[in-house]
Amino acid sequence: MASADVIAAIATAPGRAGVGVIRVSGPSLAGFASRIAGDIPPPRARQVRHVRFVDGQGEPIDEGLLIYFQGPASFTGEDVVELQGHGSDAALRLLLARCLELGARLAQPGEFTLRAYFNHKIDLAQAEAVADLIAAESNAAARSAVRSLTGQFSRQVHALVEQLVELRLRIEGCIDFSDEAVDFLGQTDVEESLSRLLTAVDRLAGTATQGLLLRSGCQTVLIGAPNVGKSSLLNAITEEDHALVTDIPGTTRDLIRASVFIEGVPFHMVDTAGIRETADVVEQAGIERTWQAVAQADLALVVADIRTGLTEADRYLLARLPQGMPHELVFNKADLASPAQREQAGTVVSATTGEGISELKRQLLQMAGWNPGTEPVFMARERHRDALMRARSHLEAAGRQGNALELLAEELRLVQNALSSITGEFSPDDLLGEIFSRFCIGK
Ligand SMILES: Nc1nc2c(ncn2[C@@H]2O[C@H](COP(=O)(O)OP(=O)(O)OP(=O)(O)O)[C@@H](O)[C@H]2O)c(=O)[nH]1
Ligand SMILES: [Mg+2]
Repeated sequence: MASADVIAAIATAPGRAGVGVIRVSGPSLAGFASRIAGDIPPPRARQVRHVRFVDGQGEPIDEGLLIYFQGPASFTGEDVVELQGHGSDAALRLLLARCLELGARLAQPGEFTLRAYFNHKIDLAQAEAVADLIAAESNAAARSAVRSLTGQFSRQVHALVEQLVELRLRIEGCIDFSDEAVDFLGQTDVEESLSRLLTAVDRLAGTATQGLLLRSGCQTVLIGAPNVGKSSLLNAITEEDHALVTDIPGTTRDLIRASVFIEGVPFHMVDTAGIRETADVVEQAGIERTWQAVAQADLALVVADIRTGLTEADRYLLARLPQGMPHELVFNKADLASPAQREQAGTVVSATTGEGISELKRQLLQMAGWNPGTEPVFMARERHRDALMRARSHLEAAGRQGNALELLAEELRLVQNALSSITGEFSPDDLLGEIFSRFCIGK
């Protein structure tokens, strides 16, 4: 992309800090770099200069470091100037205003990364990983985002595309020269290639699903009769006093949300009002919300008191869960149970003593589908998994075409489109808008 304009933004987070960074990108910034530092001689590329930043009247704004990256050897592929001043909002605003005076305009969210993408410094999956790394909240999420950023995901997609292109060439060759009795394309040969591709797509989709889980986490709802200890369990699982606990049934009314990382996977827990028939309108409204939370959840922990076991009310509740929703029966208050009561099936815990809580966490991971195996997990998005699923279904369709070579070729073309949409070779503008508008400004 030949972009004529110069963009600038504060790249560091707002607030007080030792250092704050402004980043500027544009086609030709040597003159800009010289002027912002009071007409110093144009800096050499990649040289760090200690300078005084000055305003239009020559008055100092701040002093700090100036680094000039000459395109294309820069993040965006254009000239980039980085100004490192003191990390105060006011000082950075003054410096940014000076950049605008010198002809820059404010960058849109993600615009630096968008330019890097247009200038082929990174592909689309890597650009998304930049945003994911910035948003990462756990070590595991950060590590997997870095893997995507450094191209581990993209390389696997490219490897698949290469295999696919080779197969397509052979098939298209047969179509073009069909009168020459081409025999280099055996039927079993095609079947083998397709099945190899299918296996590879499945493996990649498996890893992408893990990455997706790391990124988006799992909505988990705690439901059950009043007073069974749902709020106590929320507190025990998150190891924080999020929810009010009392021995009065009907304590929780509003939904209480708290997140916890288990092996780096974010679980977004929702504690709910205990479900029962009640004349209390506030409690009724709370129970209404419980069902709304259930409808939005990925999985449910159905909590019961171990001393009563599963009651009629619990069975009713279980029957009302959305069909196919993964759920686990959790029998709480194990510390109060007799040996006979402990015998029952399901997960036995005590929110009070902590018994069974780590097993419950392991179970949550399993229910969420966390199964990283030995392959390093890379960060992935819904969009990537959908693309892999699309690729998969076209591969299967290709396998059903038999000798209809033209139909087979068409299916394989669609497989390639799906795969290439991950790395962004075929990406409509609205998709790019959607992805980059979610970035923070300055990246
Ligand atoms: N001994 C014992 N008491 C518990 C345990 N878990 C919860 N309790 C007690 O049970 C009572 C109810 O606990 P809550 O966590 O408020 O129960 P809840 O299911 O959230 O109740 P509602 O919000 O009314 O639906 C409180 O007095 C808790 O201290 C446990 O594992 N052992
Ligand atoms: Mg409660």
